[in-house]
Amino acid sequence: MTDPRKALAQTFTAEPLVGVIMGSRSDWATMQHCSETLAELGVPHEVRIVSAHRTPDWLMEYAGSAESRGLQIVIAAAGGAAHLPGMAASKTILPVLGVPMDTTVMNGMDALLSIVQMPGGIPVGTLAVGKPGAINAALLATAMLGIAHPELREALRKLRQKVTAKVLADLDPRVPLPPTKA
Ligand code: AIR
Repeated sequence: MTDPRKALAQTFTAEPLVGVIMGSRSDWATMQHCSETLAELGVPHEVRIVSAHRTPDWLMEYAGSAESRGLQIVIAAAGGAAHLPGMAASKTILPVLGVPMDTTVMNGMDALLSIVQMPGGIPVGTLAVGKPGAINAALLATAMLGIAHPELREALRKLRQKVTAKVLADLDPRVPLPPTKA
């Protein structure tokens, strides 16, 4: 029988610059905002479920091969005892951005502390809990890639201008928003 991890590995290409990994399919509802933001900015990326606890060998394989496969940044999301970003960081020299998921009764405080409290020597850049962190991980990854990829820096500049213009176009919260088209 085919090893499902091997089958997945065969779907990799050298093209993605960012690897977005998450501990469970249940994280996707949040992390899809990360993937959507990367797509909006034109950042080639791949998305995989990788669990530090349920699939430790797959995690080592994924993080261990990330650099040689051409990835430049890993974004890792996990909830609860969120060891995925730290363990991924321990296995690659690439920058790892961690996104705490609010999937447990502790509403993400457990994941936040698990991800942010790395021992000196193995850093993880920790983002906010949940959807804002998912979006910001994509924006920060793009800013980092923008150092060497001017087209991505310009895409980020445009998105920033859009975010600012949206707020400036709607400064009075007493004015109702126009109805959205169905
Ligand atoms: N998780 C999965 N493997 C290790 C960890 N820490 C996390 C997932 C998810 C939470 O456990 O990232 O946020 C619950 O996963 P599930 O699959 O039970 O819904």
